[in-house]
Amino acid sequence: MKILVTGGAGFIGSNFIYHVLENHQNDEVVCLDALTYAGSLSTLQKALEVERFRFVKGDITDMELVDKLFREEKFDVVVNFAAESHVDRSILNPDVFLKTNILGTQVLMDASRKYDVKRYHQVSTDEVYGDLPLDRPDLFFTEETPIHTSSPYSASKAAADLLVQAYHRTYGLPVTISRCSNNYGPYHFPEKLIPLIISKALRDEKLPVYGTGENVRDWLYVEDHCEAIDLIIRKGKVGEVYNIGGHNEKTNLEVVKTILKELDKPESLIEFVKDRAGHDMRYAIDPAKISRELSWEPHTTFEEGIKITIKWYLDHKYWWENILSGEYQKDYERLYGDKY
Ligand code: NAD
Ligand code: TDX
Repeated sequence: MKILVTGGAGFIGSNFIYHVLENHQNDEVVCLDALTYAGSLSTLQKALEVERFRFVKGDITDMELVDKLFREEKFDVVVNFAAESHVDRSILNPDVFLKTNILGTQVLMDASRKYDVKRYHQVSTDEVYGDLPLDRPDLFFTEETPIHTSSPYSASKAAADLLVQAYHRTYGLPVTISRCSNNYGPYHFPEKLIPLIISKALRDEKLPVYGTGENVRDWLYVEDHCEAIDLIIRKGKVGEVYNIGGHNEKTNLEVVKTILKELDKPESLIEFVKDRAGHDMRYAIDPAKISRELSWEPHTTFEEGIKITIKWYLDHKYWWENILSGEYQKDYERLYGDKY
């Protein structure tokens, strides 16, 4: 089948592209990505060598471009990863979050309706459920947990989810939605906690921990997330929401200390800084539905995954140093010039 992956030059989308190209030899993949600050073409370097893969630079909110692409390519499946994804940036500038995350979703769904896409999959997040208190470890997010958002980022993702469900009910668009917990692994942009701490610790820089560092996140290795989405688009039931998570809850301080230990760096690098506004306390996913209905299980524990991830960042210094220096933003011109 032919799959459109939007946001595929980012962290999870790129891992998903590699997953599909490796595991489904007959599938064709087109990536549509605007190459915002969060997208790097060097991330897709190996995919660009595969004939069944095509990269298109473009914005999901650009109706004309999206319409033309859908008309030309006749996609069977659309998987929408494209989003502004960093909570701290959404607090500073909500505007682009509403545009990309909500209006971009609308544009993609309108084209999916017009060109009879067989499945539109929305990659959502556990943050749409808000947060859980630290003193109730018995509580988890299920698919029935009410939407209750904290940041402009999570509000924009929740708005998109509601729109996706509305398109299913009103127009019969064959949709699915997945809501995953925090991912980590290769190609994670170095503004997010884990890659930020690894890249700063390697340069002996201070490590900013918000508030007291007691906030809990439920970490999932990115390949496990990609496998779950792959299962949902092939076997998931139209109209359904699936939560994805692997019961790997850690406080931020535990995560930072684990990385320091692995890198043999001192804890004195930790610096407690001003807390994030509206900072969610705890996320914790109950993945019972996807496990029961689609037999999905995560394969990588946090203890294994964090070792693999640290090794990847050590082996791919050029990838994140290219990002930190800003050089990566010239990759597209270098590769394509004015070809498009
Ligand atoms: P990311 O920020 O690493 O990548 C986003 C990609 O989208 C980038 O390549 C960027 O260039 C592209 N993009 C942004 N705006 C665009 C636009 N208007 N048009 C086309 N492309 C655009 O994000 P990520 O961490 O890979 O997250 C991917 C998706 O998964 C997002 O929808 C996010 O909400 C969701 N999600 C992320 C996590 C996580 O832990 N990172 C967890 C659950 C869900
Ligand atoms: O410098 C930091 N110091 C710090 O203490 C940063 C960047 C983060 N933090 C804390 C805030 C969070 O409690 O670490 C935790 C993780 O922060 P982020 O990496 O920014 O992720 P989070 O806010 O949890 O959101 C992520 O998971 C859900 C993704 O960025 C979202 O796109 C996804 O939907």
